[in-house]
Amino acid sequence: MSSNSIEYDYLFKLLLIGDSSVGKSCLLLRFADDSYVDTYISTIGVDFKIRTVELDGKTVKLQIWDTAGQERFRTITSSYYRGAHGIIIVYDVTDMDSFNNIKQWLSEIDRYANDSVCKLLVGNKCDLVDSKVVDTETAKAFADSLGIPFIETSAKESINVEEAFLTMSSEIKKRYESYIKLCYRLVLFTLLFGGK
Ligand SMILES: Nc1nc2c(ncn2[C@@H]2O[C@H](COP(=O)(O)OP(=O)(O)OP(=O)(O)O)[C@@H](O)[C@H]2O)c(=O)[nH]1
Ligand SMILES: [Mg+2]
Repeated sequence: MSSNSIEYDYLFKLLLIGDSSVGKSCLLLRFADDSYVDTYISTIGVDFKIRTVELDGKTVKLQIWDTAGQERFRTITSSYYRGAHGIIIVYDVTDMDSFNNIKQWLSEIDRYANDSVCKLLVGNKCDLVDSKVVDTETAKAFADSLGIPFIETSAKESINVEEAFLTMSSEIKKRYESYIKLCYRLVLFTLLFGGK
């Protein structure tokens, strides 16, 4: 096999957005490297990690972009929305402001991302049961009203992190495969009935 051969069936680009310190980098670190650190190092601009997964017998390479939540990086981070197949919007279940700001993050998506982008709402730090202020039911109802899937996670305790990234990847794969099927049908239709 040549060294530059493509060793995956699909390449999907995912983006993590949300307020500063909600745990975006920790979620990515947990998913890509299965590790966790308690010290907070705020992301500067953007960063990315790669993980390859198997989905229904297909090899899917995930290129996951982690953005800085801080306002001062907004111009840089918004330029990464366009190329994303999926966007994960993260809030912290112990921080009501981070949940209230989801609306603003959604309007950033409307402004900068492709219309067909897949979205997922994630409530992180669900291990902090005693300081939780955003109810699961409230967040679920909000996500349902927008037609977006929702999941609570803990990067620290490794709860639902795999599920979050894999749910999003499966949804992108499903949409991509139905799009390809539609294209095949259109080509076939044109070949059969398009000639004079
Ligand atoms: N208890 C708990 N703490 C968490 C969890 N995830 C992250 N943290 C802590 O929250 C703080 C912020 O985490 P980061 O992942 O750096 O936050 P971020 O969203 O990337 O922040 P920015 O890069 O500034 O946008 C760190 O001190 C983490 O240790 C979690 O699931 N549970
Ligand atoms: Mg970060």
